[in-house]
Amino acid sequence: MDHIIPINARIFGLISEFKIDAKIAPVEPFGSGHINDTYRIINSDAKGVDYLLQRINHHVFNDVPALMQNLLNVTNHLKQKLSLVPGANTEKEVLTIVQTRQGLPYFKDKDGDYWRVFHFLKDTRSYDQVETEKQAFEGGKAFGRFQALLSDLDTSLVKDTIPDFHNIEFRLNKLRQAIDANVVGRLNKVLAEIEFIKLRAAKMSEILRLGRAGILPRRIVHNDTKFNNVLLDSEDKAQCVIDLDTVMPGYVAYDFGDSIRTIINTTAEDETALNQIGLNIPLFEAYTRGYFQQAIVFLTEAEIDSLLKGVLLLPYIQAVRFLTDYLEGDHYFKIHSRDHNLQRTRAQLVLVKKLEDNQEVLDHIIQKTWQH
Ligand code: ADP
Ligand code: GN1
Ligand code: MG
Repeated sequence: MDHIIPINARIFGLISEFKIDAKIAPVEPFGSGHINDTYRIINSDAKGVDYLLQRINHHVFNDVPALMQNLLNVTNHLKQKLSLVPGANTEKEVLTIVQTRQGLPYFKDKDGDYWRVFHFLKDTRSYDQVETEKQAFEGGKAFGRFQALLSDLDTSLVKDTIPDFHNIEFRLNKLRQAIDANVVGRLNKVLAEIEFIKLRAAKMSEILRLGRAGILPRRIVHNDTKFNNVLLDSEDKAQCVIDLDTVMPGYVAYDFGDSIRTIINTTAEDETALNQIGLNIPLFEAYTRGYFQQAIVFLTEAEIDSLLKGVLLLPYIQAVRFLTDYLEGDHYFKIHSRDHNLQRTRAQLVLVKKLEDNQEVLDHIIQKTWQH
């Protein structure tokens, strides 16, 4: 699938479909997400509002009207809750969706592509890799607060945008199908990875089993808490949780695990030098402290015990998804080189191994931080 489109007059045409009254300077591609195409729209008036235009990947999100209704319901709820908090700023701390001139939260163009616009949050940054304990702590606070604020949202207002998103049994089935089909003939390159995955498959269903048994509550969670989905301000204080496309019912351990997957890794998600991949334990400790500071008010004991399972599951499920995409010929995640999805798979599996070897240390930190 071609995710990249040229920046041209088409984009200026698109912007005119939205309720934007600003003189627009040139448009720049923005961010490093794997799914949507993002452009920063700079206002020629430096004091005016800048915008963020996104082409929504409708191969990934196939019901865009339902997706955007979720986003409206979630952002309205967050704004309403924050408006009651002294000192909170609902414009800066929650995404603001710009409507089209027809009053819709998205625009469908003549090629069938879907577009949306947000207010651009100025003087913020997202980090693909965390650099300091302060950033990790603030990220933990941001995602903990996000879950806390959504804990009373009526679940019927949030539809499943991608059913079975973090269902490991479903993901492993998809991998099995990709192995059997071997459509692009890559199977013989990934036998060691498949063996590694198979050996751990049964254990990785634990969260699902606890959920089915009613031991873990299903809550509205973010489901894509990699660290570049939180914006920090110019002083690295948490400002806004973004990328709300996968906000839907799930388990808190999924969010905790996906954040940790991207924070604790001393290298990038797709590191090729596998022997460089290590764990940054102080960043783990800092994120856990920030997260508990906000989430302790609603977490159950069973949920706290499930967090470490999420830490092991999320890099594992991510590897399963990258490997499936590799075997299917790279049509889900954006790739930047031919074997990119294989590289990502390998790096995530090394991370799983490191996390397994350090489980006791991580568990001790979770328990100690909670008791504090
Ligand atoms: P993707 O689904 O492709 O990851 P995101 O919604 O996460 O798309 O956006 C991609 C990047 O754009 C983010 O990582 C962040 O750096 C930046 N970004 C997204 N929304 C905003 C916003 N409202 N203001 C400023 N930057 C933003
Ligand atoms: C995608 O959109 P982005 O880049 O924040 C993916 C996540 C993966 C992540 C891996 C909708 O997130 O599930 O964890 O890549 N999003 C979707 O980096 O599939
Ligand atoms: Mg993102």
